[in-house]
Amino acid sequence: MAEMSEAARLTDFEARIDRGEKIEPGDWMPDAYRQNLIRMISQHAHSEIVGQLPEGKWIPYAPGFRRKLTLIAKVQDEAGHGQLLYAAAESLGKTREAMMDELLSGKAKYANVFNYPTPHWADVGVIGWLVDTAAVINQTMLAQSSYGPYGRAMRRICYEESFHIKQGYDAVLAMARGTAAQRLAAQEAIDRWWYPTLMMSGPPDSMSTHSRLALRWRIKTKSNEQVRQEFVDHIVPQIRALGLTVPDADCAFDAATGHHRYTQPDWEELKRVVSGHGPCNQERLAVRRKAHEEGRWVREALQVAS
Ligand code: BYC
Repeated sequence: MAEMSEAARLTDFEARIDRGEKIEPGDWMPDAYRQNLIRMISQHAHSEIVGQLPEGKWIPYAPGFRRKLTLIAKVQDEAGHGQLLYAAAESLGKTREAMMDELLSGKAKYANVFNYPTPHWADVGVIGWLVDTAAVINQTMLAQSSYGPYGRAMRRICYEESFHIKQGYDAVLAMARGTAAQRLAAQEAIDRWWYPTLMMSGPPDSMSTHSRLALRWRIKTKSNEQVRQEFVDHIVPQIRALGLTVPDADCAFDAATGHHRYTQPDWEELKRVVSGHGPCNQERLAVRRKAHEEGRWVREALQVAS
């Protein structure tokens, strides 16, 4: 009897999804839907928080007052996005402390891109332009997510991320129109970030463990490959318009498909980087642990005050 009612609930839940209704925190949902969302939203929140670090490092060295102010604002925005997303994940029943423990212990994943170094100011521009473009394309899709709090958080975040793209593009534009050394630095940063940014949309559909259920329940509304292709089609003409080069000799527009062909990234590298073995994983987590310890007294004071 109980089993029947569970099956009926699932049918009703899937009918709601098919009608395009939003699922809200108090609603019945299959446990796999809840767990998949907690996993994805908490990883997303961690990405925003750790994502402050590669660019944040450049705040003291930003070339000029205007660029410094814009970069500070961008990095602060990412912290705000992290808070919104932790709140969305909390609405599914996971505590913020548990999520934080998973991040600081190295158990939780976060976006691969933030485990690479930023040796030049040009990396800040290229992250804002390329990485944020890939993020916005993905997040515009996630704004349609069947889980109400996630979709609403995405809409707010996309407004701000769109401004981040302009900030990054403007920095790269200045370099592309600058001296030969500046153009070279911009090109080298594109060379560094191209493949990690392609990996950001996730593994190919055939290797993706969560996509099947996520698509069925409209947690995601496009596959990893669809999102990556949209990014490539969007960004390749922009890179070339600045007189810069896509670091993939085989990347070309294919009139037959209406899309750009591109070389697949090294998917073994993605696995290594997201499982703690990228160039900067240890450094990123060490900075987060230090910040967490230094903020302990604030959390304790707030607990006493409440
Ligand atoms: N990086 O079955 P799959 C930003 C993991 S921050 C790390 O395809 P799914 C910004 C995946 O988690 C915005 N891990 O998974 C901030 C799974 O591992 P587990 C970042 C990755 O979830 C500051 C396994 O591989 N955006 O914009 O269906 C400054 C199998 O993958 C990655 C988001 O977080 C990766 N790239 O699809 C500047 C978007 N790819 O959990 C900018 C939200 C795969 O089984 N997340 N993995 O251990 C998503 O859209 C999806 O989770 C993904 C993966 C497309 C990333």
